[in-house]
Amino acid sequence: MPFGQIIVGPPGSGKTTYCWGAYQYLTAIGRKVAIVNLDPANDTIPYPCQVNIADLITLDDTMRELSLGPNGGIMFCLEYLLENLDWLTEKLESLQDHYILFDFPGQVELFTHHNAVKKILDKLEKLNYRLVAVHLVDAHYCTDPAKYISVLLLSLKTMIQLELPHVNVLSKIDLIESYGKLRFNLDFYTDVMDLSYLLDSLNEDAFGSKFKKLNAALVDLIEDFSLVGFYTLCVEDKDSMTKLQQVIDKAGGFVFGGLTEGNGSIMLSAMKSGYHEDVRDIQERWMEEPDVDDNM
Ligand SMILES: Nc1nc2c(ncn2[C@@H]2O[C@H](COP(=O)(O)OP(=O)(O)O)[C@@H](O)[C@H]2O)c(=O)[nH]1
Ligand SMILES: [Mg+2]
Repeated sequence: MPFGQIIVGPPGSGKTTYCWGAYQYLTAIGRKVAIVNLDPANDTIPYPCQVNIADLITLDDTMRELSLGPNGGIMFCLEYLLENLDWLTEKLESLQDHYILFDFPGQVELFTHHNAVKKILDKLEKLNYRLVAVHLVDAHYCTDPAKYISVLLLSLKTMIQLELPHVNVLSKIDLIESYGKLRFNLDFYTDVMDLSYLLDSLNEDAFGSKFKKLNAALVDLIEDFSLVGFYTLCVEDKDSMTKLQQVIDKAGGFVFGGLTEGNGSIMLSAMKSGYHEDVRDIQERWMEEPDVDDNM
């Protein structure tokens, strides 16, 4: 029963960097890890790549031969992979005893409504893979209420579409305030607290003020589902990576089923530090104090 992670999220959210960081971390604690690159747009791959979609189809060839742009090209590549899934499953056969990290493309439509990725994942599930979707989004989106709402919608739709154990992550938490200050404490954003506070900011905005009813309906929708929450990650920070891997192991059941040496050590560190990250520590480390008036 192979375990693994599906790494998804918009372009530039840090998926490839995360795969390399998680590979190094998990290998260091004794887990046998393999990375499968399924993103045809990954030109320079930093990590050792056991399976690479570029050996099946390249984005350049697709764009040239079918006169497609980069977006259409990537969609086609994933549809082509679905049609030739035996290529992937044969390569995976020799990695049955590995923990697999799948590096996916960033085209969000592949995870919100297009069916190719969903069908590929269904097939892997039938082959007994225990996968967790790790959805990365740039932490700095929290500084803009409209972007934060769109990230919530994207995360929600991806959760519903993929139907996998799912861990949403605010990536690059070390850069969270690089484009401005957060209005509320970090836990407001990670725990997706009362979004009516954000409605005021959305309605103040020159553009948003024209769509007050729509803003309210979107906030209601997210709150009605009550599914989205976030963990955080700074990929080069060992504690941050440890805590995230604990959460992922718990979500996917590896913590109960993967009886490897590495699993033992991650459970040990989990017992030492507790499963849940304390958002206040992360806030203290990476953010300035929010203004007292706005503080929640
Ligand atoms: N500061 C910081 N930069 C990061 C982190 N994770 C990724 N990056 C940077 O974000 C950029 C995009 O990362 P990449 O992995 O290529 O994103 P992808 O398109 O989602 O695969 C690169 O320049 C990375 O170095 C992080 O935790 N902190
Ligand atoms: Mg990438």
